[in-house]
Amino acid sequence: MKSYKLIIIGSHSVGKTTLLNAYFGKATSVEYKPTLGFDIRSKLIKDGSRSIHLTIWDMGGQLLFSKFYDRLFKETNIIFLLYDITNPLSYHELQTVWMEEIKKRKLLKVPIIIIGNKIDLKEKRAVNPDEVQEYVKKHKLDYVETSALKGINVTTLFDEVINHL
Ligand SMILES: Nc1nc2c(ncn2[C@@H]2O[C@H](COP(=O)(O)OP(=O)(O)OP(=O)(O)O)[C@@H](O)[C@H]2O)c(=O)[nH]1
Ligand SMILES: [Mg+2]
Repeated sequence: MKSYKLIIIGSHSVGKTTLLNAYFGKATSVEYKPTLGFDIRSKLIKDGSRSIHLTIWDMGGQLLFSKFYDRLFKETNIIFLLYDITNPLSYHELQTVWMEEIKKRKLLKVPIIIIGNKIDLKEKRAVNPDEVQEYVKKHKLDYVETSALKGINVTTLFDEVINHL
């Protein structure tokens, strides 16, 4: 059986924990409980005749915890990098903090999926999607939009990633 490590990163309150709760079929909540440090969850996935062991690291977005990054980024196979479509700062930090961290650690060869979350709040969208499309194209990244809270695109996102493993 193959094991893979997926890390979920991005600035605080973009919806990382909610996305994971949605994937694990846990009730999602509108109440915000910041992740302190990181949470590790694992899942055994049966895909046809093969079994995959996926370990998912959900990190707290507070930069305060950056001392944990070494462990977090170590030997990662997939990166989900989230921003909140209603929060320009979270998109700014995606480029200036998170992508820089990825580059610094020479992880650009790892599949990186940029996730624009909170599309249930489309009318409050504050980040230009064309700009994001241009950015992901330039850096050869994948791009998906989700609503972790409403469960939109969550299963498809994980299924597609697993299919490509
Ligand atoms: N409307 C809406 N709210 C969301 C969505 N995803 C998350 N939220 C809300 O955003 C807040 C933060 O969500 P979390 O999942 O805790 O965010 P996080 O990225 O894990 O935050 P940290 O652990 O602090 O890094 C919560 O109040 C969630 O209910 C979404 O898709 N739509
Ligand atoms: Mg969290």
